Amino acid sequence: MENFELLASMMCADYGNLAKEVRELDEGGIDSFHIDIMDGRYVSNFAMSLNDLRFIRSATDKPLDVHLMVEHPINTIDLFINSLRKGDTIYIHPEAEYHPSTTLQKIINAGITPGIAINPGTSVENVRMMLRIVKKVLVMSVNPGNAGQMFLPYIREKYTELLKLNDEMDFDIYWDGACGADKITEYAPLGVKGFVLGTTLLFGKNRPYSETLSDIRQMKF
Ligand code: S6P
Ligand code: MG
Repeated sequence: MENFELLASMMCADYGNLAKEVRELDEGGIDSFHIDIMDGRYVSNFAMSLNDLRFIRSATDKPLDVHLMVEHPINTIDLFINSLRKGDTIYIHPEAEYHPSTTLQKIINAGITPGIAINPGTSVENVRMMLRIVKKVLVMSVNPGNAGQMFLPYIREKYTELLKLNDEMDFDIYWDGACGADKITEYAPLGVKGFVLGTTLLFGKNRPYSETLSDIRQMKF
């Protein structure tokens, strides 16, 4: 089995106990904390705030994985860059920006890992040139905006295409949305590098995170 990363989708956490949630995930072996930021315009929802991000950044030494679902991220990108450390990642949605490569360059210049998130309805061809600049590609297998949605099977084709391009380009592929054990079993061996875990597999299960994460790593489901 290839090495793969497990990321916690923090919009699914219990906000009455956020410090405890971060500690238990950290000690339970999570690789990274996935932070969903929404503006109520690019998607019809608000998830986490900049203050949540800053709190989580101060509560763990593990990397943060910031998924910006906002219009024109160039307008606020400095707020995020200045709240993060080297080794953290920022994903933008290319269709939310007039000049996505300018925004990505800003992220790169700040020493943050640059990524793009690809919506279910966006083709790989649409973002092909950007694959030359980014280090990570977050493939959405649900429409952006909410946790707990149904998996959209037509996105499978996108993984097949990206995994092929991956041989000649230098980016890693991550899964976001409705990630169940079956998806990890199928796609980790093919080379998908990491999986964002939300309500489908990790949160709200009345089980210690350490047990769930260890079962996933040993493929004991
Ligand atoms: C969706 C967001 C995701 C979800 C996560 C939830 O807009 O980008 O990160 O929070 O995928 O996981 P699940 O298992 O509830 O679909
Ligand atoms: Mg996300």
